[in-house]
Amino acid sequence: ERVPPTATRRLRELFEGPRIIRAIGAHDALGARLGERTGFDAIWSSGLEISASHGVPDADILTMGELLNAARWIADAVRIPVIADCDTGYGNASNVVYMTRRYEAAGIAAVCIEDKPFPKLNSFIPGRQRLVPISEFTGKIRAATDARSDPDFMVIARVEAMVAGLGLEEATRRAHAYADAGADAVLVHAKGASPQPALDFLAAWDRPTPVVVVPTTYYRVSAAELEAAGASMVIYANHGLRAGVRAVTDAFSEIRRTGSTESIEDKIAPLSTIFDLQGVSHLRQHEDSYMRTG
Ligand code: SPV
Ligand code: MG
Repeated sequence: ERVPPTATRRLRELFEGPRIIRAIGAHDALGARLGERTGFDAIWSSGLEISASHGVPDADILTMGELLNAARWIADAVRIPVIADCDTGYGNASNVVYMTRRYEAAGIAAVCIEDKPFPKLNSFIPGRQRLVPISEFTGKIRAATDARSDPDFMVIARVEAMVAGLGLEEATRRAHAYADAGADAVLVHAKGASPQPALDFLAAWDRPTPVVVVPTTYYRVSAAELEAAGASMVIYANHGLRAGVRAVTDAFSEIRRTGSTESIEDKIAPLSTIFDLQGVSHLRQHEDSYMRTG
């Protein structure tokens, strides 16, 4: 019998394939299932989404254990590979060693760490967007690649130089160093409405190491354009969270306004969809298989 490929192998195969990989952000198992059902290739276990879902800022307020727990629920819920946003690696290179082992053991396909000091601040919150020295971060990359036991487990190095206002040259210098240190991919982050900084980085990129982009603020660019520019993966990092917040606010307001739920009934998911997403059909199978009496 053919053994299905592991999540780590499936992610490697996606990177080896010809198409841009489309990843969608999630903060829980339900969001991840919606992403999988919609046809995304991978799930991004988002630090911003998970933090927001706990009602706290994306600033290393949650512990590694709390973020790992969320990522584990996500990985358990889907067959597509999960890439975990691990912020700065939760401390120094020693923290990265333990982090890598635990995320790998949880069935995660890849970890992504960024070159900012712990505690980090979300890239879109102005202020405190400093970087650690290159040698400190390459030490973390080596710590992660040495700590994995599955060679297919991927370590993604996130370059925050353009977020910190240091420009393309510094971003490229750092990305080269991270690729040389053994990163399996580099995630080049950028902010602002124009895709140009990310496109310029891709145009200048001269290594085989794949490049990941996150077009949150430069949202007019398409996946096809990013693919043509040479990006290997696009992450839509927080759109499930933002869509959910808007939709829930609208529904709650409508209930308060009208005094009943009638006007929203056909705008919200039916309970049958919820039961389906929860896997209630499995419950039925268990009852038939294991709980027949008499
Ligand atoms: C996240 O989703 O937590 C990310 C992407 O790291 S961003 O919010 O764009 O920094
Ligand atoms: Mg994050």
